[in-house]
Amino acid sequence: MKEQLQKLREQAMDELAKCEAQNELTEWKVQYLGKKGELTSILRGMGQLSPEKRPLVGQLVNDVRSALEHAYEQKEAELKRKALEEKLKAEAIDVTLPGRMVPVGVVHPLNRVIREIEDIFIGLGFEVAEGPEVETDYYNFEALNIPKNHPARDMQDTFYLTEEILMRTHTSPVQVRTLEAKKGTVPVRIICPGRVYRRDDDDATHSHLFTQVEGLVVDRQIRMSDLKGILLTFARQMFGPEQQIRLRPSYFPFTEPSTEVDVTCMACRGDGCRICKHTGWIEILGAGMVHPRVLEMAGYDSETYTGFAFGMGVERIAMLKYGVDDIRYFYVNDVRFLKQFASRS
Ligand code: FA5
Repeated sequence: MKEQLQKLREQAMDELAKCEAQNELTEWKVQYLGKKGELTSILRGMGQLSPEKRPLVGQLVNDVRSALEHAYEQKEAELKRKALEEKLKAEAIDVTLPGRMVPVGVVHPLNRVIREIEDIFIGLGFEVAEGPEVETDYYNFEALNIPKNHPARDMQDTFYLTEEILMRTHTSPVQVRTLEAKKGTVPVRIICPGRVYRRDDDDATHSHLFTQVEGLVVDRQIRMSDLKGILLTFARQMFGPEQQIRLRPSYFPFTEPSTEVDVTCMACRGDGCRICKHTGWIEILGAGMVHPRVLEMAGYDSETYTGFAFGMGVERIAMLKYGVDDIRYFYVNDVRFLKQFASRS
């Protein structure tokens, strides 16, 4: 019996040493230490022993059992440690590896300029308004004192959708919509950025789709000098403190008097160059005092209230600011062009 136990112990230990996974270990435990295991069957066979031998053999069986149990625990701990080590190795993260670059877009230069224009005018007490790009003939022309068959309609060649519906040719319809919404109250102080459409032939400075920012101020005692002050402040914040503006007489049916406003050419600082056609000035906007008829049509008493309005070309401003010599760059979406605006403020 003693030898049998000794053999069993050796065999169990040998096999335990060969176990490499938890399931093998479990099988081993069932085989040697389980209720139907080999040790148990030896214990059962003790009934046939003489009473003197029983305690001796019992002691031996217990010794073997505790030796096997102890070995089992050690083996189990070892396997667990190994499994953990392997898991950690497999999941190891090399924190020194450089990250994978995720391509990030940049704000389009036109949107960047619009935001800048908005910031400047918000700082001057203006609010930002919006209006539809698909507009009615009434808001785009008639309410702006441009009746049907008026020659001024030729100034802005129009994409018509139907006889009465068109793609707005400028942001000025938002003046009328704003005045109507304000129902004769003051102050009115808004800017409105947005896309406009004209049947212009595309070239380096003209696009059939471009962006304007409209401005409108209506209150008591608004004068041309207020317009000039606001535009000079804007030009200096946009282009730098040395900037000058020049007002040239012009004509718009919805303003009287009307003016076109030039800023000092950024490329030559006013000395004259190819970009400014050797004048030292570049036109960026049209403006004027709101025509009394426009005020009256929108429900404002033109005896009590006056106002000024302006409409600037965002692409022209962006071209001046960033030295872009062709307006079409803003619309072809060439990443090489757009990327250049990644780090500019
Ligand atoms: C107008 O559109 C008037 N609504 C502006 C205005 C508003 C006058 C309020 C008075 C009161 P004009 O057609 O000149 O005006 O256009 C204004 C600006 O838009 C121009 O100074 C120019 O900077 C820009 N612009 C005009 N046509 C184009 C074009 N085809 N491509 C790019 N920019 C253009």
